[in-house]
Amino acid sequence: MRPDATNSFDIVIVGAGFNGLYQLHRLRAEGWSVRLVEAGSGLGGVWHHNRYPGARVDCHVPNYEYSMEEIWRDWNWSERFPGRDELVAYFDHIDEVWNLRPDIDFDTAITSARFVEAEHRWHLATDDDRHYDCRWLVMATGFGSAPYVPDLPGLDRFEGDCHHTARWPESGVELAGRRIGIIGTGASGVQVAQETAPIAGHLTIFQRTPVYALAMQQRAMTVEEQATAKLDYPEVFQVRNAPPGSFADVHRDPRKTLEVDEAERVAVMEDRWAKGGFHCWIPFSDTLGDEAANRVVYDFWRDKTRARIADASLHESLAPTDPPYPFGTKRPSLEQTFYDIFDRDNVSLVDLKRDPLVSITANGVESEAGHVELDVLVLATGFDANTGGFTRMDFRGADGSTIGEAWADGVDTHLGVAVPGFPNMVMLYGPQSAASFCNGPVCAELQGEWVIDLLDHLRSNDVTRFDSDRSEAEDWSDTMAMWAERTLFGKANSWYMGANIPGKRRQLLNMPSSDLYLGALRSCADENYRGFTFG
Ligand code: N01
Repeated sequence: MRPDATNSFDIVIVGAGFNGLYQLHRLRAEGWSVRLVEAGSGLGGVWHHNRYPGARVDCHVPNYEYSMEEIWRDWNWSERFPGRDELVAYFDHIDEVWNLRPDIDFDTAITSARFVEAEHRWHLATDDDRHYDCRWLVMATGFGSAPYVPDLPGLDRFEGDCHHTARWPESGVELAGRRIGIIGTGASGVQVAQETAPIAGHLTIFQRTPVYALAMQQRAMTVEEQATAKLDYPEVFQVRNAPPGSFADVHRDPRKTLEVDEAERVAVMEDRWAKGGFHCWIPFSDTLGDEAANRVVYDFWRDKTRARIADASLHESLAPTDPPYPFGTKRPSLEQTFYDIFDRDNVSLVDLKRDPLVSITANGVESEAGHVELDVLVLATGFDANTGGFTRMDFRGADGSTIGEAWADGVDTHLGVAVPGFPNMVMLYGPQSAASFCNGPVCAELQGEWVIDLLDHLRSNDVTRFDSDRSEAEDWSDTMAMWAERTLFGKANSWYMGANIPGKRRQLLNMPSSDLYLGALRSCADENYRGFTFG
């Protein structure tokens, strides 16, 4: 694999989402020669690829955007939880302000990455046989870049339109009046379901595990109200980016659930429900740590949800009496009309726990409840989250072994940014970081600045190679395991635990506290980058 002379850079960034774009903007300003490569044809990372009907962000304005005034000054959102097309337009606005496109190669999927020890450089190859080389490799591929298609019997026999939500065709799919089936009821499945129910001939939702979807409380936003709010944006973003981090205005009640008397407890939860979105995720300090406390919140959610579903025969499937997994230990989905659509004559639910899937057929889905004929099959089956973006690539470190081999017995990283044996490479929003417990743009700025400081440190000390200690990485994995033990996350088969992918090692892959995570990064840097070796 020989790099093209014109594709030789100090730094190559992979991925044009919030993290990659922030790096490009800042590293260019710091005088590095830098190129960003992106597999898609546009900006936005997951927002470019997830163009399925109904795709929308689950963080309310202004939490899910960059904090720099030059970006927010002239930008207004039309809704409190913006839709995918508006987010893509926001990325184009970022480009207009920062002029990023000249330094980005679109439609460039990296298929192979090798560290060449003799040069202390990475050599990268693309799917169309182009080559890059760089001293430092910044992987900003995020946690959800590898769609997961389960090995469903007969899937290849289906003759209708079949698409994974994260690979929805750019030209769209004809849905009106057609018989649509959705497999999967995570955030993607919920959004497709509520969007397609009003237009489908018939919609069948195949659910394996009930989602605990929270009320979004969506509303339109005016330019005038945002002009007033922007007067406070400098302080708002300061609060958002400071510990505990991630949201300017979502904070858990510091009390323990059962220490609060029942009437007040209900009032706290009602207030959060009315505010909507992630206000309802972790109402009290012990919601995710104590089973009895967690059950109180589950019961509140269950009763709220059942009140929305007129057909009581669906209650046990959609909002069971007892929780199949603790509340909040899978990433909550936000819904607008998801629980209302089951009142429609053209919507049915197949509960795959009760009536398991038998096979996909040429014209539908066969379960133990019978055969459902379909024109369109939507696979809302999620991602090989956190690690899939690395392991699906031929990604080889200093001794020539792949990252998949290095992680065969479980993921070990140094603080979620470096992998022992994979020198000169940093990960942003990667496995064992706070990804998904820290908003994308927040993490892009905070973890991103830490990486920029590390790269400056390397440059000012004439370092050409860094690696990370295996023992430090094992310590970090022990810390992650302790968090799985100390919280209820280990009790759910979630993608946080790697448990949505058959055969993947079960371990907590995201640090459930952005505050503690960023603190660990800071103390590593303060101790002269403890756990890194420089040469
Ligand atoms: O994926 P998921 P997603 N047979 O893994 C089911 C972000 N996101 O794409 O729970 C039958 O959550 C699986 O069932 P089970 C967000 O962080 C954000 O929806 O494993 N069903 C589950 O119901 C989110 O958490 C937004 O039993 C099968 C579903 O498929 C993350 O992306 C929007 C199956 C997968 O749910 C992933 O969400 C969308 C099988 N063999 C996504 N295999 C926003 O709102 C899997 N399933 C910002």
